[in-house]
Amino acid sequence: MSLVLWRDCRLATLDGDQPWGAIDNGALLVAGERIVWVGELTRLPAELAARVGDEHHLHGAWITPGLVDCHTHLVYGGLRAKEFEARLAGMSYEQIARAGGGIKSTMQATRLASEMDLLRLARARLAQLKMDGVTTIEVKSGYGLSLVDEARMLQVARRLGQEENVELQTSFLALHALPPEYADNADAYVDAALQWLSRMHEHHLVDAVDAFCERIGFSVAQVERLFVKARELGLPVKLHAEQLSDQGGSQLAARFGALSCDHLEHLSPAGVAAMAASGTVAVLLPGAFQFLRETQLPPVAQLREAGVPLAVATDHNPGSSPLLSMTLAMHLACHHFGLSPEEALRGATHVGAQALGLHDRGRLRAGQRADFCVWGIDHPRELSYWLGGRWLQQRVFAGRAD
Ligand code: DI6
Ligand code: FE
Repeated sequence: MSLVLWRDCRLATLDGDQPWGAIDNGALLVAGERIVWVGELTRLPAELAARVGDEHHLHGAWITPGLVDCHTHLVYGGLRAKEFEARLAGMSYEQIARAGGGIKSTMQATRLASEMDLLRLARARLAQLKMDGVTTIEVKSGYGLSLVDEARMLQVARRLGQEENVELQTSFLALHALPPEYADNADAYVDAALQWLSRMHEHHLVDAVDAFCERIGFSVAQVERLFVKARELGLPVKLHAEQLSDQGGSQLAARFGALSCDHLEHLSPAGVAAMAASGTVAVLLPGAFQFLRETQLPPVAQLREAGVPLAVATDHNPGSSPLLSMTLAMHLACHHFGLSPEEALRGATHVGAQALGLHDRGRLRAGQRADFCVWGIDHPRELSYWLGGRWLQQRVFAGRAD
């Protein structure tokens, strides 16, 4: 197989002990879908240099690993811009949800949309995320809230992953809100959702299991039943935990060895300790924090001190985070939560991958997938600095440039 050489670049490998894992005068060698060599161009071994077919001269541009958006609700019908106005006029997110807006209004629009429409809309959003470097994305169900409609969402997500040059992981999020069919009967809804999960798992629609553990979502006891089922099926779990209040969901998730707990604004010291002990990633979602005008900050310093890995994601959804840029998510994570730009990039690459249970990406290292980004910037800290803008020159997925 002939090799492809990316040269005359600077590399933020995020590997090794150096800040950013930076390499000047760098080169990156790709065979098919894998990176085979990373280093200073002058050190490229002669036997590898002899096998180079194509060369890309990058004139000093920076290469980073491809960005991983490990928490999105990308597939849905309808928009909620009117709720944005209502909140600006003083209504709270919880008030809107209780008044029949919120997740349930998106459920209605999603149920009414055809699969072709859901696919078309999700593809357009994905295009935006790819434009600033996303190569791996997670997509949740959770706006169907019936067997048929949850399955439709996951089928659309699967199809998107097959048709687009991106890796897409799905999460089953039926425990997102209580649908009208089960009003005042949350436990019966959980029973039904457990059966749906088995069915969808049989059809290979589910990579992981998620839930919204919250006053306006599901209780710790209800989520525990879901997690027991996930364990039976051999599926990893994750949780929307302590976003609006401290329910202790993170401790439950830690007991089940969760891949991640996400949001975490109201996380307690006991929750931090539990996540540290179980190796659970903290996924920070500053888009939702900003969009909902939250004031309670997640305990980032305590998480960092306890050694909990910090990921950053968009939480893209129509109600609490209509955010379509990972670099803007990184900026917001620095601005609101005090991450350093290097932490934000790590959170958007290898730590985000870890939150999905993926260890073959997120660093520039021989053996890793050849998913990477070429940026027209002077330093990778700029990825967190700019408030918007498009700095991506090339996105490479599985060794192939867009
Ligand atoms: N937390 C969130 O921020 C999103 N889901 C969740 O569990 C919001 C989803 C929505 O408002 O549509
Ligand atoms: Fe979410």
